[in-house]
Amino acid sequence: MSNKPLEGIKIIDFTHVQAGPACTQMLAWFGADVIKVERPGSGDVTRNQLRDIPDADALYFTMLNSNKRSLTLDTKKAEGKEVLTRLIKESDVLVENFGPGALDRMGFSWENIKALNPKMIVASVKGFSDGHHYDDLKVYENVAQCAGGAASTTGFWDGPPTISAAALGDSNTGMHLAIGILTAIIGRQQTGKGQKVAVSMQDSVLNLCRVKLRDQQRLDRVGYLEEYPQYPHGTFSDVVPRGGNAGGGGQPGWVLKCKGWETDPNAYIYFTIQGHAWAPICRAIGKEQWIDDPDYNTAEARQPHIFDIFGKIEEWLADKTKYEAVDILRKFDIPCAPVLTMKELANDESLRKSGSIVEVDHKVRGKYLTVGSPIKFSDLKPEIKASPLLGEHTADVLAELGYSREQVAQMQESGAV
Ligand code: CAO
Repeated sequence: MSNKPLEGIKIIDFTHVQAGPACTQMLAWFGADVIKVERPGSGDVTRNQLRDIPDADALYFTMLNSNKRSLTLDTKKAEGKEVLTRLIKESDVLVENFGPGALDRMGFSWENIKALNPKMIVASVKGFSDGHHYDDLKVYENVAQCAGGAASTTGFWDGPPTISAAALGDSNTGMHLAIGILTAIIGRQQTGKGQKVAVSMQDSVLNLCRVKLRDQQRLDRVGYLEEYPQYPHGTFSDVVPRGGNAGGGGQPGWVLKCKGWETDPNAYIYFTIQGHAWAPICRAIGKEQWIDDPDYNTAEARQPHIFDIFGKIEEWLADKTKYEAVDILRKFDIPCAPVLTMKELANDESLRKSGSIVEVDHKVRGKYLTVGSPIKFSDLKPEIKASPLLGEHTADVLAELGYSREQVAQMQESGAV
């Protein structure tokens, strides 16, 4: 038995930039044969974006396209369309994240693909869902964060709407799409039929912002949100405000300064005040007198002066590094973590050991770091391989589709592959 559950699933990866490639990369890690279809000569734009080595594919590309094969194909040329048609007949899934209508204009509408291969699953990412009043828009990450409710609720109340560094619009949408594809594959086992799977970036951001939709309804009903820094001294309007670094659930929390914060912009921890952990918190920070003090011993009593409490905790943190602080607090079972930089994460031995960050060898750029699977299985350890060079597998894929060497040479000559 294969320990790569998706082995045997053939995927036409018609994706580019980040949202689609993140999805197909994950499916490739789990064993699918992912054939990345790229325009001859140029390929995915990310091959060239933000290059750190002049003639090597950019890290933007290499970190989103590992474990795939690359086929160059001009699908606007007749021979290119013919190759894609053959590929569709032999494949299980086609994934795309072109601008609205591009696949139809190419001549490969859902109806046409279904006619070629009724078992085919066609999976698409778009900025907005079909029928939405913005469904004609092209969309990138930050646009989606604004459209999906993340930007208006992120940042500080006295600053502008803020974009998260996490790819909520791109990679997050890709992960939603992967779930959709796997569901359609299981559905096909039951019905024998493929289907169209569509995920919009706006919906995917909104899905992660559901607690803010919760808050909007609470605000509409009661006029305030007690876990936000605006409560009880500030004012609320009729929309969910930006809450800075406040905890999003019932647990107040904040980013607190540690030793060295004056010079190190990341000398901070995140500290959470879990209601039932109040006594351990007081013991940890040497404030046993707060345990039974009625001004402190309930969440309601603490909330009006929560920032004074955080201030006192910062006094306790002043002579401790973020690591020392967490090492003490973990003994008291307090949910907390150091604010980690990308440099610290890149060198984190635990992440290397678990395979969440891996070093791979690329034919042109040499060794580089990339992310590994964040999903861990007991019976599958994805082996992360370097991304393919542009057109590296064109000849192999065309041979598998039955093209002779002469035909391949002819197509190369005409620029179709
Ligand atoms: N051969 C021939 N033509 C090809 C081709 C190939 N192999 N691959 C792509 N093309 C063509 C498309 O058919 C399209 O042609 P027409 O518009 O003339 O019909 C053209 O290339 C441009 O495609 P596009 O609209 O996808 O590209 P863009 O750079 O203008 O837009 C993006 C990029 C991301 C804004 C747009 O693709 C989009 O909105 N995608 C959906 C949302 C999405 O996934 N965004 C996230 C990207 S990650 O940040």
